[in-house]
This record gives sequence, C-alpha cells and structure tokens, in this order.
Amino acid sequence: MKISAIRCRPVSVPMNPPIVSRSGRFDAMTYVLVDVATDEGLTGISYLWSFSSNGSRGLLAALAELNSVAMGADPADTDALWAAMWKKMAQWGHYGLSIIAMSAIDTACWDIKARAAGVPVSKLLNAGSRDSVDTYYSGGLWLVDDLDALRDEAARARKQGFLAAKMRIGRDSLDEDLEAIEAVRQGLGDGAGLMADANSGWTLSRARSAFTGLDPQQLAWIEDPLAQDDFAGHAALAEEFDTPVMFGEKAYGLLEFERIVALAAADHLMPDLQRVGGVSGWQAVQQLAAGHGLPVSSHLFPEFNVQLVASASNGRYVECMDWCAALFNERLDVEAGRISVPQRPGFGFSWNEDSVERFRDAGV
Ligand code: SMN
Ligand code: MG
Repeated sequence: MKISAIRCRPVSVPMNPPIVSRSGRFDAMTYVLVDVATDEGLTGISYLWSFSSNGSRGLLAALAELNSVAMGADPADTDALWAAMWKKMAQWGHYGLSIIAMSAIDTACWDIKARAAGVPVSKLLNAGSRDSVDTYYSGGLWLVDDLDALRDEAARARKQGFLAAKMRIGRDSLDEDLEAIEAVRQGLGDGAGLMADANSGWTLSRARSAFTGLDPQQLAWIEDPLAQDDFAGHAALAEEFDTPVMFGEKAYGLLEFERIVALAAADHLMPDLQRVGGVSGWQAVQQLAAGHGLPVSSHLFPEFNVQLVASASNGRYVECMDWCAALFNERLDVEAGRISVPQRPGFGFSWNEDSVERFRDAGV
C-alpha cells in the first residue's frame, strides 16, 4: 500500500459560546482537515487546530513540505515514515508547525492501518484495550463571572451523563475563583469530580498562593498553572502542594516530555495529539509515563483520543467537548461518566461533507 494523495481543507467553525480563558478569547476556531489517501482505496483522516486563518496557512505550508516524503510511502510503516518526516523537517526545526503537520499525517496513517486490519485503533495498539473510559466535560465552564450561568452549564453537563468537569480559573482574585468553583460544584451535584485549568495564567508566586487556597478544594488536578516553558516552576508546585499538577498540552514531542518527566514537573501528563507527534508520539509519551508511574489523560480531539486512552494501562481520562461534532457523521457516546470506545474500524469517524463545505475557511 502506498500514500497516493494528501488533501488538506481549512475550515472555521463558530464557537458558541466563545472560548474564554487565560489563553484568550476565540469566537470561532479554525482547523485543517487532513485526508491521507492510498493507492488501495483506503483513506485515513485527522485534523489540526490552527487557531487562526494565518495558522491554517502555515500548516498548509508545512504539510506541503512533507508531501515529497509522504507520497509513495507505506502508511503501514509509521516508524519509517516518521523518521523520513523528521529528517525532512530538520532545517525547519522539530517544534511548532513542523511536528504538528507530521502529527496529522501520522494519525491519518494509524487510521489507515486500523481500517486495513478491520479493527478500532485502540485494539490495534493493544488487543486488551478497554471498551469505555472515564471522561469529563470540558466543553465550556469558561473564565466568566456569571455564576448562575456556570451553575446551569454544570448542571447540563451532569444531565448529559458526565460525572466530572473541567472549569477555567485564573480570575483576578482567589476569592472569585473559589466562588466560581462553588457554583460549578452546585451545578454538578454530589459525587462529581472537578478539574481546573489556569491556562498558563499565573506567575510562580501567584500560583503558590492559588495552590495554597485551592488545596482544600481537593480538585482532581490544576492544569497549566505557569508558562508552558517553565518546567522548573511546575516541578516546584508539584513538590510543594497536594493538588496534582497537570501539564503537557503545549509540549512538543517525546523530547520535551522526557525533560518534563526527568524534572518531575507534572503529576499527570496531558500530551496533545498534534503537538506530541500524532499516535506514534502519543504512544511513546504514554509508555514513558507508564515507566515512571504517571497517568496520562488526553487533550482535545476526543474522537481520536478515546482510542488512545482506552489502549493505555495508565490512560485516565478523555477530555470531552463537542466543538467539532458538526464536522463528523458519527457521534461520541457518553453515559454515567464513561465514554464508549467506537468499535468501528480505524478511529471510526468520517467527515460530514455538507458541514465541511459550509465551514470552509474562505480566508485561507
Ligand atoms: C484548551 C486548549 C485549547 C483550546 C481550548 C481549550 C484548554 C483545555 O487548555 O485543556 O481544554
Ligand atoms: Mg488545558
């Protein structure tokens, strides 16, 4: 089998309500949809977050740069393809757009491999893979001040079958965050888990006072308290406080995760599919984490990540949001806090072509 075509389609999907966190505000989110076709008629798919139309243009350029090594390659030999892509991008560097583009091709090849084998990706990775995994609602609970709205949204999440949720924190004062936590907990009801994401919004001294005030809340984790490059600061917080430090969504590839683990900069790792190196990179980091007794949970891409978390002995939670739901024909299934692992071949998702046309990003 050989790769015969790579099709890349930029889309822009309105966010309703907008993303609001310490990372900023997004009224729409842009993505690049990537299809890898083969000479045997099988096609694998993946997608990338690009954060703006300019980001999509950059990713299209990086994907075009990979064309010469991907075309004609055997999609079943993801190791060899990864090595060829890595070498090809040496002059660009291996972080940022390069590895994100590589990730898309790698992930689509895993889709092809599993489709060719007639099994879900989870079973290709591990025959003993689970059929459902813990999940949490991450579709909103933004950094907003309307406590009634937060309470209502949390109650809706519980009604939809979630038993845990992640909210965004990092308001001007700790008291405001504590009030928001209280409102979300009221909405979620008894027995629900709660995670919090500070989206790299604090300095180390602010984070120390926040963790001091938040430790009694027994959150499942606090995510990204500090700047993404401050590994030493994350290590200090992990050492000093009880609340687990979740870290890694903006880390690139196995090499950065090796440094994070060596510095003990996280209690729980969150490799992001497009920054870690697609399925191949995710698996390498998941195994690194397992070797150090660390859990991994997924970041975004629930349609794809459900397969990966299910395959891993240390796979803990799938982050779940429905922001891309309109782009797919198939749906995710959440019940009693668990997300079902689709048992269709590959990742088991296909584009809803009507939506893809409707959301085509005319600005790219
Ligand atoms: C996040 C990252 C990117 C887009 C939206 C939300 C957030 C998360 O950090 O972990 O969900
Ligand atoms: Mg996050």
